[in-house]
Amino acid sequence: KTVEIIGAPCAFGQRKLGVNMGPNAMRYAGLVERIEGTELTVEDKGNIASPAIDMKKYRGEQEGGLRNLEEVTEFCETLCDEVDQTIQSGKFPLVIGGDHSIAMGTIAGVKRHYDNLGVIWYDAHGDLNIADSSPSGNIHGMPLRALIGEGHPDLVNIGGYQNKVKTENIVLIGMRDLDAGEKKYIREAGIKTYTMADIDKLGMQKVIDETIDYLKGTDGVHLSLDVDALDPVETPGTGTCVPGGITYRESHLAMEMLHDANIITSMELVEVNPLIDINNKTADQAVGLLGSFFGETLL
Ligand code: DIR
Ligand code: MN
Ligand code: MN
Ligand code: MN
Repeated sequence: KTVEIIGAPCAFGQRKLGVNMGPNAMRYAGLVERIEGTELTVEDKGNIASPAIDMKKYRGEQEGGLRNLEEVTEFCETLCDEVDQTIQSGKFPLVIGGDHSIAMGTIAGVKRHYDNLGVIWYDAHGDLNIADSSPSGNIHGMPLRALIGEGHPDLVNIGGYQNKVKTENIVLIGMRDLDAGEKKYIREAGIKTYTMADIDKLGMQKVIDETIDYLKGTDGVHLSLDVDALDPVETPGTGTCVPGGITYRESHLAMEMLHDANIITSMELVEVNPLIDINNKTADQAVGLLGSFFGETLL
């Protein structure tokens, strides 16, 4: 099996420049070598082309509550086609971000190949906002909702089609900073959710066992890992830190269990920002988690 790395240096979904350097921060932390250390072959496609960053516009006022909508859309359309090609050539797509808005591109490319795709959203946030419920206008807080089929039509239709993910095929893990509109939406849509309180009570082993069981009727599962799911004491290099997160060890357990279950058919790891990090610690930890995900063992 070949893992194809696709760098997605998008910073348009939020306002902290540096997240576009996440892919290279993870390469510098030894990503390719680490995966090659397992039985897998690795091909690194490099970074996809990003629209130019005009700093005035980048940090400027949002139009209609959606900051940098055109750039995010263009970025995701390119990414969608890259991911589609990777799967067509029989390889496992590992997309490295970049902010979480790229999930709309990744999953648009993935979903072309599955009828009933499952999604594990490992994040402190639900990313279920629409422009009206968003406190920030930052599109990285909206991708999962757009993938469900709600929000701005440009985002909903990335890849030329809509309704990529069904609410009943989503599992949220690590939630601890949900906006009021997101909480309401999760309850109404009945999305399977593990908050930090649930992780504390059940333990990560049970959370992942239940997640695997919950998604057993799907024909593929995408893992979307936002590094801010982890506790900022361990992974401070990310734009929207929320205290009280998942530990590095719990996350390793989750990755090892998902590896052993052999259910994940595509993955992305997003929101690593080396410019607000301490000695590239967050990229180091991200690469460690990817090592476990791809089958590294301690013995
Ligand atoms: C917040 C933060 N819910 C927003 N979202 C983040 O801006 O919509 N998602 N940081 O990862
Ligand atoms: Mn195809
Ligand atoms: Mn996110
Ligand atoms: Mn997040």
